[in-house]
Amino acid sequence: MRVYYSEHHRAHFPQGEISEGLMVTPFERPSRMEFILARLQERAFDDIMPPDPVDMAAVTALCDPGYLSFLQTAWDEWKAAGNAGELIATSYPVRGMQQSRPPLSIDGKAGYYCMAAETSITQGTWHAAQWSAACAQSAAAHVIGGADAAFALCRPPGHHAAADLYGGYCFLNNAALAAEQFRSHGAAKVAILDVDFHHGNGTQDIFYDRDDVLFASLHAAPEYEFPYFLGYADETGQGAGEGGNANYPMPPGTTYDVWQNALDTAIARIGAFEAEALIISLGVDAYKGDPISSFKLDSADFIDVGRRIARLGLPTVFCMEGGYAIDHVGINTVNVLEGFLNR
Ligand code: SP5
Ligand code: ZN
Repeated sequence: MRVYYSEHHRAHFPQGEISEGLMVTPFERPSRMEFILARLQERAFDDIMPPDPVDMAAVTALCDPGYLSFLQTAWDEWKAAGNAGELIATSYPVRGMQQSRPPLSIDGKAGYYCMAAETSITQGTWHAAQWSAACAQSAAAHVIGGADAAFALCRPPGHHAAADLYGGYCFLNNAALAAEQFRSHGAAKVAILDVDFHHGNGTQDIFYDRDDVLFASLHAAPEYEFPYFLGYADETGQGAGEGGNANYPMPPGTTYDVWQNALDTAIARIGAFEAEALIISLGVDAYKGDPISSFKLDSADFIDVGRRIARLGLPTVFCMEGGYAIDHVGINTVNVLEGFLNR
């Protein structure tokens, strides 16, 4: 399976993440990629290529123009305003406030476009986000060109990013870009299966009113876990997209015996949808040792996840999302890919 990976992710490495009331080194850090690459090489995934540069036309087609211009200039505006540290949004347009008037000040704009304060913006954030999207685009192009599957080793991740929102470590929705690419190259229907521990709120939002892209997500119940405000089972889509969104929330502490049943249900749902291509939002933070998550999957379970996904028999693009137990992120990620290949 070909892997697309860009060293440019290193340009995004905030020093700080707000966690548990402290400023800590971000869980979503560059070394995650080193552990995944090392494991890929150990397991003879030797077809690892840099992506082509990002297709900005596709990003522009997906995203809000104000949001994209914010991402492009946010760091410069933040520095020009005399701020010493990294850009962290602190004020948000919540209940009772205006949600359709982006402010002019950088502090205001950041809050307007942000959905969670743990995500800092730095000098290289926009650069890295574009190369991450490029990995998804090149992987999609490879599969559109006839390959059975490809792995986009995206960093930063994407599934919390909507058309006009960043947060949850995400800036551009890589999986959504891959899905849209299949659509514009003739696939009538595409499915996105999100196995990250956290609900893919950005992906859900992007496709919520559409009948051509099914979004199915297995995740921790929003009553208990991030992103808290989306991901309930009764969110089934709207308008033409009614029935095109499938959430499988599970309580903290969920083990693989329960999780695998949800996976089979989601897979059956995707099979019935008759998608022509499959995008996997591949987070491995459902792992029992993950420092910010609360599911209990073992490393070996991830092999079975890949095996079950392969039963769909669809052209498949894997997009890297979360996974923060850095000593196991490589093993868990590559286990999914090996389970898929050894179906
Ligand atoms: C892509 C992805 O996996 N993003 C996840 C972003 C999660 N951000 C906030 C999580 C807060 C969890 N706090 C848990 C503290 C455990 N002691
Ligand atoms: Zn996650």
